[in-house]
Amino acid sequence: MADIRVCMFFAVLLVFVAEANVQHEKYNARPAVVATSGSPWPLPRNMTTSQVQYQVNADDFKFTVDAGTPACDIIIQAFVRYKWITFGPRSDTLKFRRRPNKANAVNQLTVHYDKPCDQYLSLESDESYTLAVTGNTATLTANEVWGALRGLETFSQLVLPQGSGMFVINSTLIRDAPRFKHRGVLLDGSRHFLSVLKLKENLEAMAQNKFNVFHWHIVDDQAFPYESIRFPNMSKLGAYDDNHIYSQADIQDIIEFARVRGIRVVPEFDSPGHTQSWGSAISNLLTKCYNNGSFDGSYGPVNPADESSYNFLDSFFGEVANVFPDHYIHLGGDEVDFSCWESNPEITEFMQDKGFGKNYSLLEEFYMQNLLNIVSSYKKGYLIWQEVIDNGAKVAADTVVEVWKGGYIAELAKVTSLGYKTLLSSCWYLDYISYGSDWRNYYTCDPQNFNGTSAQKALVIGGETCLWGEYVDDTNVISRLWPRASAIAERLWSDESVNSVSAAEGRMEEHRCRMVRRGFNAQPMNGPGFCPVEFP
Ligand code: CP6
Repeated sequence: MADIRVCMFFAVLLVFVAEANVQHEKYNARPAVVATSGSPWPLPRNMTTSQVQYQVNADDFKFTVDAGTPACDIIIQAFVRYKWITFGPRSDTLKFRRRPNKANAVNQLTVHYDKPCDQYLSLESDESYTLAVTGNTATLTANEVWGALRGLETFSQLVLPQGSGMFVINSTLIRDAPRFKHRGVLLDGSRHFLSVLKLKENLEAMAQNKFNVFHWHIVDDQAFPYESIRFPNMSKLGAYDDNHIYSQADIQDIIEFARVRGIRVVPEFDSPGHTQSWGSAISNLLTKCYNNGSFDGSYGPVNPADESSYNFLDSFFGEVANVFPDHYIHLGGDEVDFSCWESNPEITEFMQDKGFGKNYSLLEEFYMQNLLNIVSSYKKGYLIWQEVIDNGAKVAADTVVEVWKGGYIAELAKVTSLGYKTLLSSCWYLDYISYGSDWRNYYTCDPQNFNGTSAQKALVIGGETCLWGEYVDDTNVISRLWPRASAIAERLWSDESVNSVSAAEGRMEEHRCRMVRRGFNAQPMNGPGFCPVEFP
């Protein structure tokens, strides 16, 4: 049902008009990119294309699996989506369509994959695929359904609208596989609420850019929109108001929407810092801050000296481990301010008991170690921000460390030398905006560009682009993220050698216009110009 609602939503946005091939005499404008063959974004690993072109008839076109392919709801749903994405919602009703010359038409894409479907994508999943359009038959083969999903997206980008409901595809052979297994987008549901509908629109945009992880920074200091089953007061008292809450049903809706698109949902419950909003419902969880020997009415990070904090965390993360099916939970651990801990006499005493002296990093490590043990006991893996490692905590072997601060080249070398799987996000903070074509900077930042052995390089499993929400809500999340995040999508999917900004520019322009044609408010990114199809 939810999918149908979202399809309706895109239907309204996707006005499929015939492209006018008029060259506007606009002052100082670059010509629209009028592609003669579809250029997929991100660029496939291996692609050969010829001038031989086939017609594609939207009315008759069939997506189908061959006899040997295991049945799976994921592929059935994908066929429905890709009919729309490829041809637009008006393909069934467009009048005056010229019938294609049947002898020279591709009427079917036959999909095959070997493995019975997994329910959820994981770090171990195989997303590779082969796509062949030759002699008017089109085939897509993959090991797993996840590769088939990626190949369907590529296929949809190869099909070019010609106006009047006509489409063509060039003879093409593609062998493709991602460079990195973790290609993420962080959205922040706390600083501003993002509606379920907007999150879905974003997930659809992510799938069309081959991103595969939604890092859901769902709570923070300012608001607690996650509706907990065991602690319902956390959102009752900690959310902005009753309308700015993700119910359990909303969360399952998002997880399912992401699942069928091959996107993992990794929630982040950041602690011990960034937890002001947790405190209203859970008394004694946060540290009382002192001034001149008495409680000054303000609170700091989670109180690491009180046993009750860990009882709460055990119960809370036990719930979270059940609600989110992904193997990983992001536990935060960033930006812990020690001043409140320093002011508190109970904590000072605890520090002495433990022999930590005045080293508050040891106290933070003590807290994180306890939290990590709790989450491990629920058979989950975890991601953490780099500070946890910088402070010397010993973490489980499958831990993923996210490098987000400046000086990331040295940090990548350090974290990988300790043997941890690593993600880079430092150079991809899209909440920072400036005049001009900033996608070029994102495009040229490479997560394996540091001094290290090949074993160290192999520990870099990918990266994430972060859109922190201080200045972002439903009104601008799409245009701020897209197509700037597309530059990062190509860095994380395509081969390392695909790194020339000038070679990418034309394809990027085509990709942005494709996103606009498909109904996303993707902003201009190369200065003056126009798309063949635009609407407000
Ligand atoms: N919120 C949380 C943030 C940031 C972090 N954690 C952040 C810090 C610096 C910049 C941007 C965002 N807003 N919880 C750090 C990971 Cl420049």
